[in-house]
Amino acid sequence: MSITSRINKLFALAAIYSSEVFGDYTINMPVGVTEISHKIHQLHMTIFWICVVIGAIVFSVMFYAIIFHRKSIGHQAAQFHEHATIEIIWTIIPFLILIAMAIPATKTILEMDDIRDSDLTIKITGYMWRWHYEYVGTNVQFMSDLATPYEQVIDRAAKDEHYLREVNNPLVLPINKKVRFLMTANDVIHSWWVPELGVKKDAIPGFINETWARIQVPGTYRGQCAELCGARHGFMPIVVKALSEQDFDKWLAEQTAAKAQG
Ligand SMILES: [Cu+2]
Repeated sequence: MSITSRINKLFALAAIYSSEVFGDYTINMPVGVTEISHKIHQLHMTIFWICVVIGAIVFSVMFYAIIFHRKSIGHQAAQFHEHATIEIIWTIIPFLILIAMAIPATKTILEMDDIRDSDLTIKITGYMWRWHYEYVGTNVQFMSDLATPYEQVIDRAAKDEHYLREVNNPLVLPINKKVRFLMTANDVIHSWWVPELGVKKDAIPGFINETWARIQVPGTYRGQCAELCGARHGFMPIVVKALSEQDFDKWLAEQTAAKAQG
């Protein structure tokens, strides 16, 4: 096989892989369903537009110079060295822009880390290759495994809508409650990532990382392990089912009773 056809094959494989796994990804990041995810999205858009404006200004000046100050139309280069005023201006303006971006970004990061006054604590443990959820203070804990049938993985069956993004036991959470997540791992580093909750945190063996989410809208939110953790890294999805407070209390009571009986 020639190098070109090998490269073509590689690109074709990459295209197939990405279209299936990232099928429901959009170009922009999701707005999400938590206050924090809204803030992250807002920050992302603000900084994006700052970059667009800077890009537009820099490139217009550059193209103007390339076209109208070119040697072939007889333009003479200006001969000067060290212009203190200009140097101060082009240092101070970017400095101010960076400060203006750093202030809201730092505020949001501090807020993401503020796990005080949480209503519920979930301990999340990453395993090769599944997630374990423990409702701290109750007897409810379970493993959450990939539910996509293996036949679909090896192309012996048609792929489902949520191919590789379906689990047997989703993490059930209440809306409007501050849920604290404690994250760790049992073997290698994993990362618990649910874009719509605005949560992405490494799960590291021997360490406990903390973060939180207050979900505003009931629904099903999907995520993935976001830290390359071995052969089946792409086979440990996350599914969060957000229920109303009453439905959640009912679910938790049922689970507690079932566990107590078992
Ligand atoms: Cu992992």
